[in-house]
Amino acid sequence: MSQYHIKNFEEYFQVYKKSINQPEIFWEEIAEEHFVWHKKWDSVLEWDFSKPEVKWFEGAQLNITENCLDRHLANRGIKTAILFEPNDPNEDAEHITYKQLHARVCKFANVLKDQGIQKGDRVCIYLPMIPELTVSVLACARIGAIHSVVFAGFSSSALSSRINDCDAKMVITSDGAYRGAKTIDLKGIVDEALEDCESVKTVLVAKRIQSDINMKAGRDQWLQPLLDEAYQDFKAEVMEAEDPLFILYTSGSTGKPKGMLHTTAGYMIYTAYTFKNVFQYTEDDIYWCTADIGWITGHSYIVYGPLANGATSVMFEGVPSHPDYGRFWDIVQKHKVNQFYTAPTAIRALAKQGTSWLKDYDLSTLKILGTVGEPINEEAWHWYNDNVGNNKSPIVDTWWQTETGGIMITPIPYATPTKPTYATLPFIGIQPALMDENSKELTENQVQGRLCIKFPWPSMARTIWGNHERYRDTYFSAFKNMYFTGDGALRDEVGYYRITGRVDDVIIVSGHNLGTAPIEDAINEHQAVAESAIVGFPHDIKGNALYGYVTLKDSGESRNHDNLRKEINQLITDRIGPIAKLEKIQFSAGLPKTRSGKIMRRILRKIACQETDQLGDISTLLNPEVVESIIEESKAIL
Ligand code: 6R9
Repeated sequence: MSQYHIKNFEEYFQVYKKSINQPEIFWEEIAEEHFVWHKKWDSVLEWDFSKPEVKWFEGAQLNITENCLDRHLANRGIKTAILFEPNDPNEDAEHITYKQLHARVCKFANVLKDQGIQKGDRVCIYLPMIPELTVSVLACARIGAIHSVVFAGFSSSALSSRINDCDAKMVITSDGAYRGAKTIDLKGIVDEALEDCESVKTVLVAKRIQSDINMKAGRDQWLQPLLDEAYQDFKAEVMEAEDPLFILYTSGSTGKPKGMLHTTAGYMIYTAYTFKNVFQYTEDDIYWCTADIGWITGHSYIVYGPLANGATSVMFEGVPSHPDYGRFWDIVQKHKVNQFYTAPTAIRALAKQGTSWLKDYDLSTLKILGTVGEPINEEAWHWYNDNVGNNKSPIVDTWWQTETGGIMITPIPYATPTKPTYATLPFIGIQPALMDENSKELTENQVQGRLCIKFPWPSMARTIWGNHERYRDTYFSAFKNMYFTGDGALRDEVGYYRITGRVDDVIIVSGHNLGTAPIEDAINEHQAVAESAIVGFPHDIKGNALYGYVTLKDSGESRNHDNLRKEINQLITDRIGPIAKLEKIQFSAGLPKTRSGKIMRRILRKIACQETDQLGDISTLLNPEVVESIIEESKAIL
């Protein structure tokens, strides 16, 4: 039995047991057998959650790009590493082989070096989903610079605050971006951001949309001429295991975004190992994750995890609705995709459009479907399973976070029996715990509590850039000697986990704890409902009452709203009980979402509480314009 590739449920249990009972031996064997090193480690793990300090493979030396590129050249040189599918379906897809990717990364690394970037410098990457994004990420890793990718949909103020937080020396961007039928003036956003950023000395600009842009003399340079001149080999910088690899910002419930810092060896090993097993990747598979590399999902499961396994990873520039709602399925058919990994919000958006968009495409190559980012509701799960997976491809509901670096709770496909809305069992090496409000661990099954992790895993973030105290306070102070995830979860009678949502989403109504997710699930069962979000608002007698925002499918728009309200509350009563009935129901045209598709309940809560003067920053939303109309509609509800 190979510990690296788990093929059935018995193997999962055996390997899991070993990973828990002898974690150091287990991870040492994985590291030894499946990666290339300049020097092996002196110790496998040193940790102390009270500081908190975690070190994996101290003393080891490596470069992650040698593991992702160089070592594949002998046998996979002509295999496609990155399969780039452009925004416009009429533009040719680009198959970048391992050999070509290696050469492009080396050239880019030479350019970075020539521009004065050194090991440890921070480089901010603000690019659309074009090959230069993957290449620049890997080029930073090759020379030991710390990349900080900022999703190219963030505003100039969000960008400048991230650049300033990590004192980036350079920004890599493009003249613009295609996004569906629109173009976005990325360089203009960078120019605006840099008015407030002293640290940035150089801006490298890739050409994508051929627009006329302003180039600031002495600061801005076109990338391509520099690459054309650069030598296509570059000796990788030898990095220590715990040297920083990247910073990625994630928003907290309060305050400015947190720059989560990930380090080299542990991150590499865990993302590679999870990728192999969660997607059961075999040599000729075509794997596609629809996330943007601006999020952790793209870092770990478009770039590092797949490339460390010598996989072919599809990189899609566009959006699921362009030129029409069949685009995802067109790509699956065109490239014969075997593993498809997306988010519940995308599934719901596509489900809303009906199944006619799928029927002209051959989806028979699909073997595994994945979901990530938020709890998947039952209706979306079934829609995905029935229509995309044709009831034959297991769905891996993968729970994890920017902070965890890699997938933490997930089924192993074709091994773990799946259960709708359950992320099921901890991945190898992961020791979850559910805690009650008195900080006591709930050890039995059929319990609900706060989700913590008891033992370090290789890809955990090591700190918040420049603020270790905040790292400790946020993740290691709520429960002694545990990493607190900020999520709630329940464990069913067989030990399967279901993530119930952020614990700040729990609403206490008349003394009863109600999670928003199960109520939203009940509402979403209504055939006229597209999506819903529940928040609490103060109530004289109950303490809190529930306010529901509901968006309707086209089929529901002509229906009588009072009748719909009654039917929705009846469904909730049937599924959960009268205690969970909604006090107020607002039918809205849309819900405010983060760029990664998460519903911003914080904003909806403020509107429900009539505190619209305290909405905070909404500029980073995907759809800030929707907020105004929700406020208007809410006036009719109150
Ligand atoms: C990878 C990613 C993390 C938060 C996390 C949780 C939610 C992610 C989930 C899920 C239920 C899943 N989340 N996956 N909830 N089921 N399968 O999304 O990272 O953007 O940092 O978000 O997303 O609430 O705490 P990130």
